[in-house]
Amino acid sequence: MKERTLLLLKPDAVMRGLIGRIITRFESKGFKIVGLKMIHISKDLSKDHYAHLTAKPFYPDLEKFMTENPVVAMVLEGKEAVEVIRNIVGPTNASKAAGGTIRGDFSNSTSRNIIHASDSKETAVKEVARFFKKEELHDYKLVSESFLYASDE
Ligand code: IDP
Ligand code: MG
Repeated sequence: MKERTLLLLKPDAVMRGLIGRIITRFESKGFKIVGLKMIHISKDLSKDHYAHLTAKPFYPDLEKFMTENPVVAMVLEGKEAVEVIRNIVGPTNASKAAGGTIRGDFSNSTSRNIIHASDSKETAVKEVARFFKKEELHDYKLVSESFLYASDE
């Protein structure tokens, strides 16, 4: 099933010059970039996005980290995008992330773990709408589409 999901290349990815290498992985897998922009996250946006974590002791550090430098926000589309992309990203604690995952290859930290990806289809719908206006999302066909999937996929 074709899905859309939200990704954030966090400030550590931006500051470390990893944007291109990370985006390349998703393009190589066949995902289509339907939205892409560099933004500065406000404290309010951080509190909305991390509403499930605002009571945690590490939240103040997380908010400072996420709002101090820009992020690259991106919407990717493709088959089972939410689950497949979470697997490519790896678990929250990058020290436990397998090699080959983005967190496993680029980080060894729980808090500076490079990238955010929506964790369920329901969350993805909300997060895409939180970060992107309708007119910032683009419908187009990749020329590679007929080679990426069989006609029944
Ligand atoms: P996720 O990013 O893998 O979905 P969440 O539990 O939703 O993980 O947490 C969101 C972000 O909050 C993490 O990616 C990480 O940056 C930060 N975080 C989560 N748990 C901890 C922790 O125990 N210590 C420090 N930072 C954490
Ligand atoms: Mg999460």
